[in-house]
Amino acid sequence: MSASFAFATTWTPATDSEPLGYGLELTNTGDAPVSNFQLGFSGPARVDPHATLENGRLLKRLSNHTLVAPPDGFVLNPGETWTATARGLSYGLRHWSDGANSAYVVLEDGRVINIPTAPTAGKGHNSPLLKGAPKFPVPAKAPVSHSIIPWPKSVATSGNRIAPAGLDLKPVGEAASEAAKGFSGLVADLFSVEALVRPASEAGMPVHLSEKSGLGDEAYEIEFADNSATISASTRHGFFYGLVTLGHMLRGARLHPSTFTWPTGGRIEDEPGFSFRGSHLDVARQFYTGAEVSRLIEIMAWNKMNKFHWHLTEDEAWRIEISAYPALTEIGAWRGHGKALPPMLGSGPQPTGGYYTKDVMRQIVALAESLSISVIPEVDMPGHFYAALQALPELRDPDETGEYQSVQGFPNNSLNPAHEPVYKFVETVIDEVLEIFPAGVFHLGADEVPLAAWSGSPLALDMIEKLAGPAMRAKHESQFNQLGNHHGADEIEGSPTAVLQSAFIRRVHDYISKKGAITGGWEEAAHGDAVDKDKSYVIGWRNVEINAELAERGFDIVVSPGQRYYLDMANGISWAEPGAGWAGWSGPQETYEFEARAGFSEKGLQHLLGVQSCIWSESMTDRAIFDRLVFPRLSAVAEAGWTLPERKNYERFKALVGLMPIMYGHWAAE
Ligand code: TNX
Repeated sequence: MSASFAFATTWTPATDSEPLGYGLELTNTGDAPVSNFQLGFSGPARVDPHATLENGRLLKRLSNHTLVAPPDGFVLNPGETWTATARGLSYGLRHWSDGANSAYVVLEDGRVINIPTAPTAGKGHNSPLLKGAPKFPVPAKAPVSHSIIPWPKSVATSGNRIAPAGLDLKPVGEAASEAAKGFSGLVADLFSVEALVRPASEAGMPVHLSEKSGLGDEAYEIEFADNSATISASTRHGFFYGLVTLGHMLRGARLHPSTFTWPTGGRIEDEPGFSFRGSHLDVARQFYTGAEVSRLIEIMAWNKMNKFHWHLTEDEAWRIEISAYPALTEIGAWRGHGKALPPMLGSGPQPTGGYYTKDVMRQIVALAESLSISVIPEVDMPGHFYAALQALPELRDPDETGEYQSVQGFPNNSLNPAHEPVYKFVETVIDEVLEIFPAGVFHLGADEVPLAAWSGSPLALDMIEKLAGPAMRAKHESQFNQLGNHHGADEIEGSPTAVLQSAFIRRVHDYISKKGAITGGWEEAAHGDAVDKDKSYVIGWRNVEINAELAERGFDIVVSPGQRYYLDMANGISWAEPGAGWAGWSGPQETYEFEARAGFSEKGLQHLLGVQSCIWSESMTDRAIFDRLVFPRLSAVAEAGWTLPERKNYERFKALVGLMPIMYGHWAAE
């Protein structure tokens, strides 16, 4: 007897007369009847803790993993479909990629059968589902004669010639040589057969790199002649960016010779508007191999981005090898049926996941360094800590009772600030992390601690009383067994939870400072001024306005509003677009035109370090979705980080961006 199934889900929004319906349809495609089975499924959408299931039983839910069973005595015969309807989701589905994308059946005899899962069908939505990067064909006539993204500060070239076949790099001095080496490796990886760098014997045009004092840390100048170019810079970074500019121009002029030209005279002078031009990658919700991370870093370098924020830990997984605590990766890096972490976000019943060994991380740091990118590791705490707590339950207050839940539906997911062993653990992790990542920045997260966190922990309640008095203790006790807000992150500012969180952040921040490193944090790290402003920076993400407010209070700021720079948000409002929607949607143009400086005072601008795109991975099971969401919006953020507002121009960007590399090579069909 062979057991096989098909699974489909449907989405029907609430109406005046009926609550929302999330339909589950399991078809028996095998040749024998089955009974007493269970159905597990996952994908971004979360069945709400208060949900009911019609025509079935809700057995278990953990975040977006749900386990259900048919009514008692139910038999599913070959060819038949069991349909059940969940009433209650943490958020209504907005896009086709929101629903379940993996499922499995556990049979009565314990066998686990993986099930092909169709994308959720949204009621009334019939247009073809979109995947792959949107295409931006290079036009016959572009608004500018050179293809360069981000657009430089000043382009005053003259003359034109047939583009050289490649560039023969002639560095003088160490800074120039290192930049030349980094650039040669970069183009060999990104565009191998194009041979952008080639010797004179293969028609490489000489490019001289000569040191010039007095230019900014990332500034460069290029002077063009008939059959050569000269890059001047004061640093390795300046040389590197000069080379990247030549590389862009060369690709444009060679691949689209009737649109773009190569100059015989004149100059380009350039330097970035912001010193922080970053992208983040969440490798916890989905795992990306070292090779994938390396390619993203190379693509960032081609966009002249200089900070890679590596989001290494989450509720759903722990991805970083820590020698002192092998359980973190043995247990925390793998999801699967019957494991400490269930299948989530489409990861299926078989063990799925992975982690980075120290060797791999060191290689990635070295690669990034050679491309003028520094790597900022994030270990997200005290919230978003479920995976590590599953691996190391001894980090919990042993007397804690009750349950609280995070916005993403994880129970009791936060490191307890009142439990002393937590600090030894955190300090050991920081020691090991800073050894791997020499950039001197440790991002400690600090986002989204649930309002009811630790309300059943006697240790935590005592600590609140000590810090803020008996009334605050009582206030926190009243949160006991409150499941929290599943329809948006809790607002904790001013609460007893924030008192505990900021005491925790303060202590961890002091340790990071003692080690000589800067603390990074999400905007919540600023609650109660828990971090010293001269030894930290924070990322504003919940809305646009928060950034100027925090800068006004004196915090160094990196701008990454969910509404514009979260690259997991869909490109448009339609169901056919994949991606998330809690912060709305943002097409390439909206992302491009967003201006980080808007709303800042003169004083606030002093604290504006720059911009960052965030690649959250809940929706990225399918790498064709990754390509659609990340490109070309990554370049839009990169240009906003480099090019001054008065020189940004979407028409120009649109004409050039089709030349930029994407991650996996999935392009949209049209
Ligand atoms: C909010 S941003 C989160 C993440 C999610 C993201 C999805 C932030 C600091 N927390 O945990 O992945 O939204 O858009």
